[in-house]
Formats: sequence, structure tokens, C-alpha cells
Amino acid sequence: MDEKEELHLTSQELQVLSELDSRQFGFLKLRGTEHGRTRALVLKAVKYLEGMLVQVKEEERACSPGARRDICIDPKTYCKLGHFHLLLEDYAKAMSAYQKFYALEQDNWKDPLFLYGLGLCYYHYNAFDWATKALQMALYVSPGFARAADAHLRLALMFKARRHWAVAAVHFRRARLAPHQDATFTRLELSFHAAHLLEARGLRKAARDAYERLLKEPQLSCILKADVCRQLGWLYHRCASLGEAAARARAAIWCLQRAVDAEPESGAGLYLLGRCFAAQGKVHDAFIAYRNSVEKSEGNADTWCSIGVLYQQQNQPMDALQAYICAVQLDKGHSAAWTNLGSLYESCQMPRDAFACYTNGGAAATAAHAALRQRLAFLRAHLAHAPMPSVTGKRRQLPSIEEAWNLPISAEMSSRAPKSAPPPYPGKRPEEPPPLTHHQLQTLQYLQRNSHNLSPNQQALMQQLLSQYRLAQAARARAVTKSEGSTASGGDNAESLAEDLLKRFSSDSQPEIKKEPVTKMASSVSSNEAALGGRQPVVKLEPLKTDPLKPVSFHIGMSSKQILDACKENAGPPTAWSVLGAGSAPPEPPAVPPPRLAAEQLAPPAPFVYVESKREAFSPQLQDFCLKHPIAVVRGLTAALKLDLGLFSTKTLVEAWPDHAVEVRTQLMQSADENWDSAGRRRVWACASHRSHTTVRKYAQYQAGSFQDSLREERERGTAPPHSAGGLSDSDGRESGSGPAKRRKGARMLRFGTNVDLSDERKWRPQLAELQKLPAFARVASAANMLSHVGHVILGMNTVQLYMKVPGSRTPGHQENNNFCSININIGPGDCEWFGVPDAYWGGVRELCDRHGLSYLHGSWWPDPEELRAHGVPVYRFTQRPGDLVWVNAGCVHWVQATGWCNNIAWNVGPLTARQYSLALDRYEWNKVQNFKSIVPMVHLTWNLARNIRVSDPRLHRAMRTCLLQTLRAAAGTLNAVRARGVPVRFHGRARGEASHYCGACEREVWHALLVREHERRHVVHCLACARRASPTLQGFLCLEEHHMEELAQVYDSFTLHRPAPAAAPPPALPPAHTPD
Ligand SMILES: O=C(O)CCC(=O)C(=O)O
Repeated sequence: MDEKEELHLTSQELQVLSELDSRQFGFLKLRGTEHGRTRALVLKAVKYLEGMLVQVKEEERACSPGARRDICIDPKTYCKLGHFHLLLEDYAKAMSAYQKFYALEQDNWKDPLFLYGLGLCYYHYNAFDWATKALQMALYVSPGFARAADAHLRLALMFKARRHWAVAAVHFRRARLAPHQDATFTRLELSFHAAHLLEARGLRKAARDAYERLLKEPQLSCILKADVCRQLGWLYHRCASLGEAAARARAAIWCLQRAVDAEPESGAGLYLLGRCFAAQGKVHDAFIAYRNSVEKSEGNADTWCSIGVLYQQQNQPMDALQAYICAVQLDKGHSAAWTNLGSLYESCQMPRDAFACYTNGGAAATAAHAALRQRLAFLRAHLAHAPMPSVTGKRRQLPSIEEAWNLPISAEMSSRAPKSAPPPYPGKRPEEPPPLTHHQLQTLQYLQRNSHNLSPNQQALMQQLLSQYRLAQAARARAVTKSEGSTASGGDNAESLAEDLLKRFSSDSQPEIKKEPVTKMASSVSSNEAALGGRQPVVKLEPLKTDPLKPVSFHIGMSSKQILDACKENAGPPTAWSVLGAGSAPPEPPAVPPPRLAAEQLAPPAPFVYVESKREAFSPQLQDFCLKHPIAVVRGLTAALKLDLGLFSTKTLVEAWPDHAVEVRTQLMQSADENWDSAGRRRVWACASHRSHTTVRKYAQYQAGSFQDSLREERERGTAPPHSAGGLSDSDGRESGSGPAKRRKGARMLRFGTNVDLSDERKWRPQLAELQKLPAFARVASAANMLSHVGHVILGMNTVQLYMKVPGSRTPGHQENNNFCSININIGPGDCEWFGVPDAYWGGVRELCDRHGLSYLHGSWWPDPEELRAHGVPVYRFTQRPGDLVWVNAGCVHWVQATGWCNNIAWNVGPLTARQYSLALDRYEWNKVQNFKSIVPMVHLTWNLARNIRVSDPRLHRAMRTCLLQTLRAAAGTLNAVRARGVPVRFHGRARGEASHYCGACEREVWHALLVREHERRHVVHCLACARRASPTLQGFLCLEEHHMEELAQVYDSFTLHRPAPAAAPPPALPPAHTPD
């Protein structure tokens, strides 16, 4: 057939192709036979597009520079090509096409179909960081994305694999909330993943209950039932907390046998069954299970390793050796098999080989195994003086490790079945080259042992046998690679399932295709059909559906009438409603800014100011000083204002409200600039703590008891109490002598009483009244504090929180919610030690969190200041004494540890500055990308600020007016969409002090049009995107309007730049700043 004719695309074909993109991935499986026609069409389209691209390139090459070209490539062509390759599961080509689109199209970040496709490619290649970024961006630009369920599930699995439990849970929840018909997985599969998350987090009873609930589901597929039974059986086997040993053993075997029955072709269940039998001493049953497992999935190093263990226990060292060799040949990094081999050699008095095997086990084996480290050290010393084995002339019980490695395995083992048990190796595969016979093997073994002393004929025979053996081995290895994928779930690690599932999720076991797109008659497509060689833009396959409405460009100079009139025509797509302005991409964590800082700049002295009088306390210079620095210590202020800090002492609190709730964090006691894992072995950033609750009275008893204990201990040691200065204060009281040895022996836990809510004005009137004495910029509530304009309580932000501490109590690293500033006063009597990183470097901190496998927003981390400095990130470090106020400026990353016994009080403030507002809004957007709830409703706040204040700073005015314009547009656009679907719209209004609303699905702020639907007898608010995803026609939704449009229009129009009268002469200056002693 003529090439041109072959590549002719009909209008029907174009119509079908126009509907294909990354969204069909997982639904339309073109690899199967079922969709042969569509596959042929997609292949044809790929050929067509590639032909076009080649032609363009050739023309370009032929053209003189600057000459007019008849044909141009629309970047979208590459994107479309990427989608086609993705659907054909040609990931390398898809990736390359998407990368090309990325490079050519500046606004690539606005295209959710591209981002989703790119994310799927990265996911396929296990590039989790990139996949996460692409999928997060797809959901950011299109929260109602049709494939949100799949995107959330993949994000959840990736976060689970990275041990970011909290974020994984958020994504599982969101995947569950997405409409089921949009997903390539079933609800039960999702429940299984969520149950496994519980298991991985160590919540074993909850995991067991969740698995058992799943087993009661009548709709459970066989594959899922096998997964659940396998996981549950193994859980019973591993976890002593799940009951008495014999009952657990029975339950484990029962579950694993059900797993095998449900999925007889999988080796994983059989392997675990073997492990359980072996643990119960049922050697025969264990061998049968292992053998069956090997038959199903020969290439599993875990199984061979366990077989080795069993042989070793049966005193069959040669068989054990060969099984271990099988394991390490399959997985050269299998540290358990190497370690077992080492101990096998030791038991046969072959220390040199033992040493080699232990060493091959690698750092992973020795790091987790103190006895092994000792053994290695011993062997190293011993071998240095030991004679070579050839010198001793002793008969060896086993071949050396080199010999064993080169020796054939399987057939050798076939003649050495454990007594009364069938051999655990697979039979010969017909397609494999014949393995050596037993006699040939023995000959080869003999020749190898005597290789230094062979005649030329013998040499030739050895080479021939060796090459035959290697061919057979290679064939076996090929068969192994083809056989079932990893059965990592066999390991002791509860998280191992994640990787296994990740693979499965992206491989052949996807649910079947739901539908093939129907070939419709083209209605909108033009009659001139595309043909290869036509002089036309290459976007022919792409935009059949374009927005018929003329796009309006909105700007802050427009009046509300102009905006609302324009919105009647076309409010634009929701992607254009960003509060940062249409076309603005969301912020990204900044790289560490140049230039590289010198050593002294990396450890700057903390900005410090001493306030001596009330006048200084109220001077504008004090506020300016604070606003100028990322973090600052203000000493003397509370004394100058005669603040009665005793009102916040433990004694007063107990007298006032003894039963008041206290959240407790149980933490490991450590020195402030170090953070060790719970075993005291490694320095880490992960800052683990266990959460519980108590009362003020009980915590007070603990706090006092802890102090008394410390006094007693010090008396017994005959030294002065370390925390005695100034009552309980200890300015330099870092824990001494914290080497690993001391840590392991003396690891102590402590309890930190945190987030004590002092918001209730009826309960805490005297305390809250006392804080009114502070200057306005530091007060909990003031007209100059943005957070006072929210109009409702945001606990801990525009209300006071109290922290009750014993030495070592830690507040891990963080920026304040939405980058607001914070005020913290140490009530005493002890000190606190603070660390701070300026806002500009927060991206550097986040980068290191990532490297440590920690989630910056959801995780709990305690940075190592030296590591930060080595990364070019400056770190402040200072002591906060009783009475000191610490000012944390917008975006400053900080972490705090008590050195003595003390209480602290803290709250947030928002100075009315452009910097504060922009940082808050930037974080508001970044939180959306990261699926993290912004607890400051920035849109609601912006409108209230516009109602309440006059702004004279042009930067602040522009940023706020942009937000007002964009949200007015969003309000009008949402109402258009709602009305077009016939949804009833009712005025609801806002009650005084009413909390802001958030979408029940995506947790974004819903400011004006609340789409409400009843769910489980509760009315749940949705944003437009999530409502549309739940029901494209918005059926069952009601729209509640929070404001009158006329009022919004009036607020918007009145929000003009204020031009103040010239400033009066400045008041006297503060004394110069010092560094704290
Ligand atoms: O006193 C504490 O531990 C809490 C410190 C803190 O993070 C703050 O006040 O912003």
C-alpha cells in the first residue's frame, strides 16, 4: 500500500484520536487484543505525527536561516504524542515527547493532562520525587481533575513507600472521596492499601481489624483476598501483641493457607507459609511449602535463604551452602544470606570464608547487628595471624566461597534432599539448555579443586564443562527474571509490601478496561482531512474542543462592574482564578540563595535588643527592629511593662483550672544540637514523639516530680543540681557527655506538655488581660494584627497557647502556619534554647528534609545545625531566659528545646506589611500544591482587611487587590457554572464569628459559593471543582452564597491605594542592639 494512503486520517478517526489523552491510561489498555482497532489507529496517528515532525525537521535543515516556513510545530503536538505513547505503554517515548513539550511550552504547568501523563511516566520509572511533583501540580491546577482518584492513590503509595505516613493517609482519604467511576482501582483495593498503611505505621491491632473487616466483604476478588490473607497471616506470625503464641501460630497458618488457595499461582504465600512452619519446627511442612514456592517463583532470594536456614538446622551444611549461594546469586546484596553463609563457614571452621561472607553482607548487615560487628572485628584480628588453609592441610568440610560461587547448584542439590523431605528446587524446564549431569558436575568440581595441577586435556574438559554449566545458569537466570516479580512482602519489614504493590499497581494487574471510546461521527471537525505532507499546523489532532468565548484579560484597574460584566461573558477557566494573579505559577521552594556564606555568616549572632523602659517598649523602633530581623530576642520588655508572668506559672494554672486539657508529647531526652534514632545508633532528623493527653494538675505533678528527681540524683552524685541557677534556671545547661555509649545506657524519655489552649476568655481572663499590656505589634489582638481581622478564632494563632516543659522538651522544626510571625514569652524559671533559619533559606531546609526522607510540612524533624551550615544555610542559636520575648518573623524556620523547667506562652501575629501578606499568600498556594490545609483562610481575611483597613503601601495594595479581583471573578464564575446546571442558589450570609469554610474533599478554603450536599446525614461543603467531580451535573447540590454581590462590588471598588499625609518627625531612637551574653 502507498505510504501516503496508509496515513490518511478520516474525520471519524480524528474524532476518536482527539478524545485520547493521559486520562485513558489504565482504562484503555491498548496492549490487549480487545482494543485492536484503537491500537492500530493510535499507532497510525503516532506514525503520522512522527512523519510530520521529521518533515518539519528536514525542511528546517533545508531552509536558509530566516526564510518563511510553511509548516510549524505546535508544542501541543509533542504533548499529544506523549499521550499516545503513554497509552501504548511505551514509557521511554512518552517521556521523551513530554519532555519536549515541557521545553517548548512555557505554560506547561497549566496543563493537567500533560502533568498527569508525565507523572505516570515518572511513576513507571520509580522516580518518585518527580512523579510526586507532577501529580501534585496536576491536582493543583485542576483540583476536580477526572483522574484525581488515581493521582491521589499513586501519591499515597509513593508517600507510604517513603514512610511519610501522615501525607499518605491524606492521599488515601482523598482517593476514597473521589467518585468511584473515575478510578482504575476498587474501593476494596483502596481499603487494603489503607490497612497496610496502618500496619506499616506500627498500628498492628488496627491493621488486623481492618484486614479482618476486608475478609468479610462479599465482593473481595481472589487476588485481593490472597493479598489480605497473606498480610494478615504474616502479621499474626510477627506480632506478639496480637495474642497468645499458639493461637497466633494457628491463625497465621490458617490465613496463609487461605492466601495460597485464593492465588495458587503465587509463590509469595507459600514462602511465608514455609517460614511459619519452620518457626513452629514443622520441618517437613516447611520444606514442602518452600519447594512449592520455588516452583511458582524460582527467582526469590528470600526463599532460597530460608531453605538454607532449614538445611543448616538439619545439619546438612553442603545443602545449606548451595541454597545460600542460590540466594546470593539471585540477589548479590542479600545480607541475610551472606551473614548466614558466614556463620555456616564458621561452624565448619573456615574463618577466612566466613570473614569474606560477613563482609559481603555489606554495611546494612553490620549496622543493624552489633554481634556481627564484634564477630567481624574478632575475625579480622584472628585472620591476620592465622596460617593459610593450604598450609594447615586440614580437610575442608565445604568448598571455599569462590569454589561454591562457581559451582553448579540446582542439580547438585537434587540428589541431596533433606531426609524425609522432597527437594526444594524446581524441575528442569524444557526450554533450558540441559544442565550438567550429576557425574559431569562431580567431574567439574574435582577439576576445579585441582585446577593448578591439570593436564591440557583435563584443562580442556574443565573449560567445556564450565561453559556448558554457565550456559545452563544463564538460561536459568533468564527464566528467573521472567518469573514472578519481587515477593518482598516475605521480609520481616512491614513496609515491604508497599514496593511490591507499587509495582503491581503500575503493571499488568490493573483492573480491566472499562470502556473503549466509541467512534462517533465527527460533528465539529472540519471536513478537510489531514494527510501526510499537507501544509498545515501539526496540531491537527489536538484541539477539537476550544473555548468559543473570547478570553477577557482582567486587571486590577477594572471596576467591579467591568469585572462582573466581563464574567457574564466569560469568567475564564478556574485555573485562571489563582489568588496570585491569572497566569501566575504557584511558588516553589527556593534554592539556597547565592553567594555562599562565610563561616561566621553561617552562625550569626542572634539579633538582640534590651528594653529598659515602657517608652522603649512602645517605641516604633522596637517594632522596626523586630521586622528587620528573621528572629530576635527582646529582653527586659516584660519587666519594663511589669507583666505578671506568675499568672502563667504552673502553680497558678493548677489553682485556676486543674482539669484543663494538656496534650503530651513523649520524647527522647537528648542534647539540643543532636538527634538520635530511638536505638541511639544513628544521628537522624526524624524527631519521633508519642502523643497522649493529660490535665494541668497531672502534668504539674510530673513537672515538679521531674525536678525533684533531678535534685535527688544530683545530690546522690554529690554535685550541684545542673538546673539550679535562678531557682530552676540553667543558661548553659546542655546535657553533658552525650556519646553513643551514654545514650544507649541512659536513654530517658520525657513528657512535654504542649498546645495548652488558653483561648477561653471566661477561664483565662486575668492572664489574657495581663497580655494587653504589650505593645500593639506584639499583642494577641490589635487593629495592626492581620489575624485580628479574620473575625473568628484560629486556635493557637489568634489565641494564646501554653507550653509546659521539663528539660529536653522539644518543639520540632517548622515555619508558622501560612508564614505568620509569632511571639513567644518564656515564663521561666528555666531557659529555652532556640535555633532559627531566615525565611530566604527555607527551601534549603526543605531540601535536607527531603534527603532525610522527611516530609517538610507533615513530618516532624529536628535539624542538625552543622549539616545545614554545610549546605550553605545560616543558623541562629540562642538562649531565651525567663521573661525574654522571642520574635519570630514571617517565614523563619525555627526549633526550640527547653534546657530547664519552664512554661512558655505563644501566639501568632500578622503585621500589616506587603512582605507578611505575600509570604502568607504564597504559602497558601504552596499548601494547595502540597495538599496541606491552610488554617488561615487568606481569601476571607483579604476581604475583611479590604473592608477594615486603608492601605498606603503600593505593593501590599497591589497584592491584595489582585486577590480581591481574582476571587470576585471566581465567585462570579462559580455562580455561572452553578446556575447553568440549574442548581438552586440561596443566600446564606455569615454569622458573627462564624468559622471559615473548607471543602470537605480537598480541604481548600471555600469562601463565597458553598456547594453543599448531604453525606451520611451531615451537610458537607464542597468547592466547585470537587462538587463537579462528585457529580458533573451537580445533582443533589445546593449553592449557599456567603455574601451579597453588591457588597463585594462595593468593597472592591472602595479598596483604593491610600495616600497618607507626610509623616511627623520620628520619635527618639532605641539604644543600640547587643548580642545576648
Ligand atoms: O515554646 C515552644 O516550644 C514553642 C515555640 C514555637 O514554635 C513558637 O512559639 O513559635
